Amino acid sequence: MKALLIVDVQNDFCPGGALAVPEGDKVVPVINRIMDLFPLVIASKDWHPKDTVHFKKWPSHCVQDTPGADFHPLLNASNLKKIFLKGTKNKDDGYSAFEATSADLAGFLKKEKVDELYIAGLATDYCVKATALDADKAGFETFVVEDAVAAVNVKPGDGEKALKAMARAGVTLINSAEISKE
Ligand code: VGL
Ligand code: ZN
Repeated sequence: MKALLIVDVQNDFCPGGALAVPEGDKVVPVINRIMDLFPLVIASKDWHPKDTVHFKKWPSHCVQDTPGADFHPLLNASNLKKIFLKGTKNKDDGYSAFEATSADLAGFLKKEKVDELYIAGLATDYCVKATALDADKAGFETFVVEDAVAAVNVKPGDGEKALKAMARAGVTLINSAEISKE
């Protein structure tokens, strides 16, 4: 069974948001298009308390229950089976969706008999990377949909470096056009 995990497609990571990923909103139509190819679609949300240590490294973003933490308005969120909240504690960066505190992602995927995990969303060089590496470590066959992710690029090239690091670790980089329904 394969599943699609949509990482952090939230207003604050999109143009106009508090920690905007350049062209972060470009992932939305791609994700909406591939969703139908998956029997199971889930998502993570960056979901910070307002006084987290995480905001010593980053501008304040995705604060719990604020509009910046909402999904991008054009993301088709109606098919999501479950949402995993991460970075929820004062001392927790929560880059990986496998660190979610609202529910246990690895346990959920195992219970749903997922063996192939496809990952899309934001941002390539932080939460997508951390999530993909954890998925691989947890034993899932892990795919990152290259045209459905976008990078913060604090330093130019960070996104490309992150993709290479994921590939080196055993993650398969795939284009959305190559995903088939089965
Ligand atoms: C993220 C930086 C800070 C991400 C979250 O979703 O990639 N990046 N918090
Ligand atoms: Zn964050």
